[in-house]
Amino acid sequence: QPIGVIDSGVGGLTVAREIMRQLPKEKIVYLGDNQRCPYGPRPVEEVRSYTWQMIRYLLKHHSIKMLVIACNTATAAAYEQIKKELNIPVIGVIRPGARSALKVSRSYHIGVIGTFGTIKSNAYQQALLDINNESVINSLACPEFVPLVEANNFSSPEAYQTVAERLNILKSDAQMDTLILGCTHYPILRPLIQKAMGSAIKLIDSGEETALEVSTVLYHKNLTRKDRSQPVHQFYTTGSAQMMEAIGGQLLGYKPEVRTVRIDME
Ligand code: DGN
Repeated sequence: QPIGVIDSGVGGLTVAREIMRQLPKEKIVYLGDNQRCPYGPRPVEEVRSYTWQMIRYLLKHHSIKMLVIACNTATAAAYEQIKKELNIPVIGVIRPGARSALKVSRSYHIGVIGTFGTIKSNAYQQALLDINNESVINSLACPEFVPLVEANNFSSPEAYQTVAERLNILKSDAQMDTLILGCTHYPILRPLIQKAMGSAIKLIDSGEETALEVSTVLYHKNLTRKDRSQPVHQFYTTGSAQMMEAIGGQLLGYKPEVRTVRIDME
């Protein structure tokens, strides 16, 4: 049985890539709701309902053994509810990201960037303070970033300009030493973000820590794939298969074959 990985678009591929790296024998079924991306500016109820459609699709057509919500916006909006209702393990990206940031920060002044939905939910704030109640958190919504990634425009000078202008606001906290990329699309912009913030700032991509949690849960619940053959991952989108193939090719090191599906009936 595969692990289901969902996102509003291509961002979750950064998490899928990390799962593939850490757990090369596991099979992944990826679904991106590119057609309705971005989720960031949408009302919470809408994000929940779209996320459930993705989940129902994966349960019905792929009988997944675990769900990874590789989208911060969806994790912030619906993680608790989904976890309660599903009888398979569910992993979100926010707690792993927060944990990872507090492992590397020295000053505990942490920046968080994400979509409007994620920042408004205060989910990172809560997760960080739960782990260390002396953390000082500076959050910033960056609604311009996801459209850059979804348009496959992540290395142009204009893209850099957009990123640098937005991140300037964060520079007011001189003690900040760590910045959480609180949206799974942002690791794709990582070189631009690092350049804009300067090399002293450590960037946290929650993919790595999330994949670690996936592996811990799989072992703990004895759900690891027993078949030793090379897994063949499957990729689905509600939008353009070509676009996901192009971006996936740059991220994954091979060109995935992507199929377009409808999930709005689920
Ligand atoms: N990749 C999603 C996230 O991590 O929040 C958000 C993308 C979006 O829908 N704006």
